[in-house]
Amino acid sequence: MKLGIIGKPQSGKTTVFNAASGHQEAVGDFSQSQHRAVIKVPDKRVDVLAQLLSPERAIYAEIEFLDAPGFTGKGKDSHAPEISRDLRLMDALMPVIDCFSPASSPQKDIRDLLDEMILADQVIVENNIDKKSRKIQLTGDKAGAKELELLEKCRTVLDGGNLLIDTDFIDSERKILRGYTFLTLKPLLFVLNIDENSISRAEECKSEVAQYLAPGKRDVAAMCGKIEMELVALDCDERKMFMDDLGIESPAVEKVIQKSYSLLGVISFITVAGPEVRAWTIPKGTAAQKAAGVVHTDMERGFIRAEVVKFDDYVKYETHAALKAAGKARLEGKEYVVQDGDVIQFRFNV
Ligand SMILES: Nc1nc2c(ncn2[C@@H]2O[C@H](COP(=O)(O)OP(=O)(O)OP(=O)(O)O)[C@@H](O)[C@H]2O)c(=O)[nH]1
Ligand SMILES: [Mg+2]
Repeated sequence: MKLGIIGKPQSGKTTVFNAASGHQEAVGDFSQSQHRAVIKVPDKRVDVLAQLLSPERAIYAEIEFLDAPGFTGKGKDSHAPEISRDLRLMDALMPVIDCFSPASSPQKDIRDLLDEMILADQVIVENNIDKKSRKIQLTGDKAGAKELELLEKCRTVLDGGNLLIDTDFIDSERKILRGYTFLTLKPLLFVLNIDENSISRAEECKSEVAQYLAPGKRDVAAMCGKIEMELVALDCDERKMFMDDLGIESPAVEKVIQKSYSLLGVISFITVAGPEVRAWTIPKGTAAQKAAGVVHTDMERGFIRAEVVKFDDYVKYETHAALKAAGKARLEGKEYVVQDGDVIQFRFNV
């Protein structure tokens, strides 16, 4: 999963990036630098299975964070922002909103940021409408005409100041749109970067931006980036102590991960194979055979069955033999819908 951190200059993007990744990139230097980090997704289930089974390796799911500059904070008045190509490849975006500085105006900043995202997509739409129309005139390309119609639909949405993610598209349209990597088609996790003295007011801050939220498409997390960045540098015990003192329930990075999983509609399953316990991320609703393909294309191609154990049963019975004896290792076919936390061994033949 790839998450792109965006926001107006000096909104705390790099601070939040450091808090999420444990990196220690320079903040407050107006450098607008881009940073990238891959983190392991903390997963108690992998921890527990690794302890039970003592494999050679325990491999966690990963999330990539991109601290991406390019937005001006000027909204409609800005020229098209300089969007890095990397940012367009992210699965979801995390707009960091300044709620800490005395002159902050979160509602305006959110609107401006959305307007800049719209602007960036409008440029792509316009360019492609131009190119497509010329090609259709020259060649009479039928498939191209359909795509042109879709792009015109997008133009109407964007010109109306709306995000593509709020528009209904049918599957075949979505498939075409994927190639354009539109920013406004990505789910958004707003990060309200609140002042160290406002931590207790986090809920209140969240409700102030509620109008910008839409279920399944946008969510919001409030955190004090500055403190969170300091917290990740501490060891576990110290961190726990400080968090209790400050009234922080869970580290920002955990909140961000949990919210982005649900925003993107993904879950994880775990494989136990020889020397390795490993977590994998898949879209909710994925069938067993397709899930096997995430591990290895051969497993999907030669899929026979999936042996599925519920994680809690693994903890209770501990060994594979005991699980089998208790009838807790079920054999499932290719249509079985994988559930979050399933421990799976794929049987395949190629
Ligand atoms: N008080 C307070 N200051 C913060 C917080 N988060 C960030 N800052 C300060 O805001 C300034 C900008 O932070 P950065 O993380 O560099 O912001 P940025 O968005 O990456 O900035 P550019 O990349 O230059 O656009 C720094 O001086 C930070 O210390 C916060 O939660 N509370
Ligand atoms: Mg920065």
